[in-house]
Amino acid sequence: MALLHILRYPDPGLRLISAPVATVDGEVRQLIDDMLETMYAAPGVGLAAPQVSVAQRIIVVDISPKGDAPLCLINPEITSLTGGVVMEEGCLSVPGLHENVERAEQIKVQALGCDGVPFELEAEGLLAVCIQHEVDHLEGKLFVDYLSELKRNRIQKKMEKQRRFSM
Ligand code: GNR
Ligand code: NI
Repeated sequence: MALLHILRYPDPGLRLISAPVATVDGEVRQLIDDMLETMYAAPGVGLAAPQVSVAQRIIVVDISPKGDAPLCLINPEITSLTGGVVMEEGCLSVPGLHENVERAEQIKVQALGCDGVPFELEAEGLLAVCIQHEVDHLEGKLFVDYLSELKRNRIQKKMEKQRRFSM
């Protein structure tokens, strides 16, 4: 087990398009273990592999209050998006920022589990929002992209400033 370093906006690594996982082997399972440990330590309710500098289509999620219901989705494909909901989102790669984003309220998603076996999941509410947020990471997309350009530029300047002071 290991804690992984989480990239921070505007790191260009967060803009990469992640590649599908070809085989779910021991290396992938080790990465998933480390991602879960990193997500729980942060703490966060989700984490996508590109946030820890691995441009592969792997996400982990756990929205349970006790943090005892880990979900892992490899090569996730959202097959249905319905309804709409506005939720306040945060991102471990954009620390300190919480903003309202509108997303689908219900989704269906197909993926491989950490055992490599395909499954389908129907999700709504926070889980649906969280999965959409993580799948966006696999496309190099961040929740700040849904905000106005003015707001996003302000955030980017603030984060660059924080980075300079922490170096
Ligand atoms: O910890 C997280 N909380 C959160 C809250 C609302 C919507 C999405 C999220 S995901 C975020 C962790 C993260 O950055 N995942 O990529
Ligand atoms: Ni995020």
